[in-house]
Amino acid sequence: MTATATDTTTNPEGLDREETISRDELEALQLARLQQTVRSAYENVPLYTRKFDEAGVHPDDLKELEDLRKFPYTTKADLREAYPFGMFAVPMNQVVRVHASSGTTGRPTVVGYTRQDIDTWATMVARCLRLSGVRPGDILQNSYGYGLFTGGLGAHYGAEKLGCTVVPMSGGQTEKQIQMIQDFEPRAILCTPTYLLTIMDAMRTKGIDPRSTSLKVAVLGAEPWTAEMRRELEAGFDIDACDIYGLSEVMGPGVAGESNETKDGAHIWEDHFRPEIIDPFTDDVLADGEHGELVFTSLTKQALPIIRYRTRDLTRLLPGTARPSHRRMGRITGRSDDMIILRGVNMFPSQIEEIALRIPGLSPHFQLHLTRPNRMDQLTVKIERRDDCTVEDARTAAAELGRQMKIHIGSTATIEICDPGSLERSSGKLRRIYDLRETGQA
Ligand code: DLL
Repeated sequence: MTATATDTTTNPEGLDREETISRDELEALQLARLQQTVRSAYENVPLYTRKFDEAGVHPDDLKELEDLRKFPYTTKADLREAYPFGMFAVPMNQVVRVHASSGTTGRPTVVGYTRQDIDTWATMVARCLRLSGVRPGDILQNSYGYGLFTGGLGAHYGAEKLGCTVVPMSGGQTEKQIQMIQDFEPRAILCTPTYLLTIMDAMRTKGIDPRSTSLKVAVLGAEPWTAEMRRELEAGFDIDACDIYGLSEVMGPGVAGESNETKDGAHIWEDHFRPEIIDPFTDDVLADGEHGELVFTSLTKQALPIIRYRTRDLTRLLPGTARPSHRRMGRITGRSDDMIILRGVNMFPSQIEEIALRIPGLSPHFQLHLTRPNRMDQLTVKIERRDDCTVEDARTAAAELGRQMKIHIGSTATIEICDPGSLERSSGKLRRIYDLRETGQA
């Protein structure tokens, strides 16, 4: 820790008041903010006016938090329909920033922020970073991509707000990343988990021991990662690795963050976002603890109020620990649109990551290729062996992976062992699934 650092975990005065208020006070705040948000959406965004009218609900119907479930869901398709700026609830001269997510098909989804939205966002990210063990005065390397993606600038403003010295590296340029780590000696790094893996491997290739660097904290998000991946990165770098969650439609990074002391899932900042878990098939709201699709309603956003946004992320809500009034989210097991259905069996890449990383000799670098030879779905897991694993031992490891997948997931797959360094590396969000079934390449 640097000399100027303030230890806010032992200095509650350093926290935002809303981080520590009681659940009752928090829910009263949520209700007041929710009523205002729903009204603003209804009065200022034609798409919401239409959707509320069609559903037969009016902002006046929201008398208690439970009433939220009467309101219709919002989806990515709604944002696409309103492309580019049709969802904004304020005049354009109050929108100081836009971001956009590319998406693999169709139009990007565009999001906007007022000056106050940007400030709230920075506060949320600062909260996450502090909770994860970043301190004012720390040098912080920000390796989330800058640009239309919310990761770079979102993390940047939050880190500045916390009082860090930010190195705005953006994603990619791995050689340069390593040079900056060695020369500027950052205590914290922010990037995707798979990109930190890329940096780790590149350091080893150069003969640099990742454990010897100045890094002590990594705040990782933007893609699913498992407890096994956390262990891999923590041991590899001798750091604490914590989760940060967010999505552009709801704000960007900083919707939820994890404590470095409890490492038990990200706390959702419920003074700004009201979460729900729903059954993605029946659309029913589920109880805390049950698995389903995460849905968010923004409580303070001005430019883009978002009502019951269906994230497609699958997880569950758990009681708060490090911040008792703010509920946590369990690890995201996957996105409903990332789910592989193989001969009727559902599976997510994170399940394979979990199994593979428990088998000695197998690395975290893998891809899932789906093909349909003879009209029969087939999954091939291409996975690199570790440097110190012989080709012979890798064969045994591959057989073990296949066996464990059969037991734990219930599906058979072909395992193809690849040489170290042969699969494409991540520089941000990593693509794991290559579905060649519909493209004719299968
Ligand atoms: O990925 C925002 C972000 C940037 C979050 C940097 C954290 C760090 P989008 O590009 O809109 O925004 O993608 C959002 O990424 O719905 C999840 O599926 C996934 N995701 C984000 N954070 C996590 C996480 C940013 N911690 C989508 N764990 C979300 C698992 C995550 N998945």
